[in-house]
Amino acid sequence: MIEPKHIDRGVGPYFCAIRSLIALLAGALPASARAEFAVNLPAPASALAQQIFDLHTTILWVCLAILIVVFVPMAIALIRHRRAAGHPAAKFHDNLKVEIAWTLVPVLILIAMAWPATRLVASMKDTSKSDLTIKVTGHQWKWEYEYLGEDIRFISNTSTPTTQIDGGQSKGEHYLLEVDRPLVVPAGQKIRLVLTSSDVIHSWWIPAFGVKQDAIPGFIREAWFTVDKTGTYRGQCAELCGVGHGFMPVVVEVVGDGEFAAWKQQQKALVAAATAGATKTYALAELKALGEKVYGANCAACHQPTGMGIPGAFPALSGSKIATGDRSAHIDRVMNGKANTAMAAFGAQLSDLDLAAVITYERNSWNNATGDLVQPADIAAQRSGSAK
Ligand code: HEC
Ligand SMILES: [Cu+2]
Repeated sequence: MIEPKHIDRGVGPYFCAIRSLIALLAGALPASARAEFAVNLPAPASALAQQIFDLHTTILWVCLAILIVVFVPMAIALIRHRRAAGHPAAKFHDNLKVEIAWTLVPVLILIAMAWPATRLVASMKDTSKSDLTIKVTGHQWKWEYEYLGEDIRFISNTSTPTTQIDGGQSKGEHYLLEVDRPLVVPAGQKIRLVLTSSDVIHSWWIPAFGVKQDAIPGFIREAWFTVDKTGTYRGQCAELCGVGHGFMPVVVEVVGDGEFAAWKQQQKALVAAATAGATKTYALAELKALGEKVYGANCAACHQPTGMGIPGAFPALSGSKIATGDRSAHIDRVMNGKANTAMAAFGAQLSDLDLAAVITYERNSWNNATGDLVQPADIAAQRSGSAK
């Protein structure tokens, strides 16, 4: 179900008009109450966003000036020369000079506005001379980040607890704008993003950066930003991409150079640990504990924490023939997904250990008690088998 609060975006001019009206009415309120009705773009954090902000403001003033220049004389003429005041109608048609003037002046104004706008759009697309390139892949419903040339790749899932989403608990400060693993980038450097998608069109959006770029399956799109001020910046997917659309936030952590280097070291250590872990043999309890986390972050949105799924949309895993049947068929379904259904292939997103853990968890949770263990080595074996 789409709740009304999610349909704010994309209603366009109608919504803007209502919002402006609210802002006008809010003018009558005390300042403290008025602060909530901010009707401007968010404070720009990148140089690009600052230029967008300034251009937007300039054009807004131009529009206001045109409004005054057109409507004030018109109102005066209508009132002064009204018939009720006994004014006789003028009898003329065609005035070449006036017609040329009222064609030429708007054309010149339009060109004067299009010139800086076009230059700015061109610079938004200019990703040359970047310091760091990150590949961003949209998935239903999470973002994947890969630091090109750095062996760092991870999935960023929303970390808002389902209890807040269900209304069982009051909403936190960053409700649906928080993730388990944010994108981390160094301050002051030009970050180039190359964006794509594995399923449907998503859109990577951080308002304060002035970046909103569609991620389109089968295509690579580019965007860039440079942010000088360290801090946490938030946004979300801005292209309606299915039932989980409201649950794929974007969080970027802008840090100093030293902190970024330390973070990179830490990520590499994680990768090394995962590689070492891939050859280890684990106990059931270990796999289940890790599997529960992997399940919570990647599977519970559809199959539900209870393993009961959503009847008619997502099958229950508790009691499922696949999750309690043949082990390699189960591994295959999770690793390769099922074509033309919402069940995606997790083989590329999850490590051998994560896959082994989540599959073991599914085979030994809820009403499932197969007692089976799936080890990372089993996943690796099936991967090389299916690669043939
Ligand atoms: C976007 C929603 C979605 C997510 C996320 C998802 N699944 Fe599924 N899953 C499905 C759907 C839909 C099916 C049924 C496909 C079909 O028509 O057979 C399915 C089927 C399955 C099945 C087969 C169940 C059966 O009895 O047919 C297993 C096992 C499974 N998923 C495991 C997982 C695991 C493990 C994860 C997390 C790593 C996961 N799924 C994440 C939607 C999802
Ligand atoms: Cu999306």
